[in-house]
Amino acid sequence: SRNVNYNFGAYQKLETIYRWMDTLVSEHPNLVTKFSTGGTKRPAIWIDTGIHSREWIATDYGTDASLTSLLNTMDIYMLLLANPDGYSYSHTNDRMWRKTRSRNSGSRCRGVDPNRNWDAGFGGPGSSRNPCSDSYHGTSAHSEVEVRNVVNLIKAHGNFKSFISIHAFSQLLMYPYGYTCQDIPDKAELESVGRAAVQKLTSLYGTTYKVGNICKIIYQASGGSIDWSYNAGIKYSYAFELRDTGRYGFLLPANQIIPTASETWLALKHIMEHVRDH
Ligand code: ING
Ligand code: ZN
Repeated sequence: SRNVNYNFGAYQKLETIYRWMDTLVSEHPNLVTKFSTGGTKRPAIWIDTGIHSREWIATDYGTDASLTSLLNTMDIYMLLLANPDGYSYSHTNDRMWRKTRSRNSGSRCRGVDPNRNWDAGFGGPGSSRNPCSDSYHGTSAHSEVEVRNVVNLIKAHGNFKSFISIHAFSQLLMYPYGYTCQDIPDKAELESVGRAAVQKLTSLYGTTYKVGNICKIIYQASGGSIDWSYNAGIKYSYAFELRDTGRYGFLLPANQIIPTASETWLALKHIMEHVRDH
């Protein structure tokens, strides 16, 4: 069978994931490409995983044959390791590392929280100005290359309809905002699409999820990616917090990788189909 060299049932290091991505491209040259200039500008969906390095479950994402039908009308952009330096560091030095690995001038502490670095309520509540904090927002919005590159790609493309960011843990499906507890204009639709998506997720193994806006369902957090994407006009902006609810937390056992991926895929597919039809 395919992927004989890649074990989806284990957490893998950066180089192994990169090698698997190359295999995927070479085995499906008509379906998968590794780099894009933003080319055809078909309606597109963005999915990033692993922006916080210690959230390993959020990095083990594959793809699926039923993607094919969606790909007839839309492009799906997957950034599978949004914070590669941090991910690598979480394997080699500090399993609980969350941030990027950039140097902060005037401090011995390294790294910026790449989910507090976006131009959406930047520097506000739920982010820190202390470079040693795990939620340090950085010196300015989009200071981090990991963030800036995504912003540039999305803006240059101009036809993204959905932006989905995968985190762990808490079993939540969230929509904007995080920087304020005020409701978004599209709350009713995002709530109902989210609930239907979660219903499909739960149908597989009974895993329960809550749906709601970031500020109310988890905590106030400023400078987050999906607040930026929503304000940039990408209506279907969601963030997942995958398994579990705290028993293992970031150290989710590897035997839960495939079940987590399988159930999450059902929710993702529901959102994608809704985006395709609206
Ligand atoms: N949770 C997210 C965090 O960055 C979040 C929650 C998502 C906040 C989207 C803002 C926007 O704190 C984890 N686990 O990192
Ligand atoms: Zn996270």
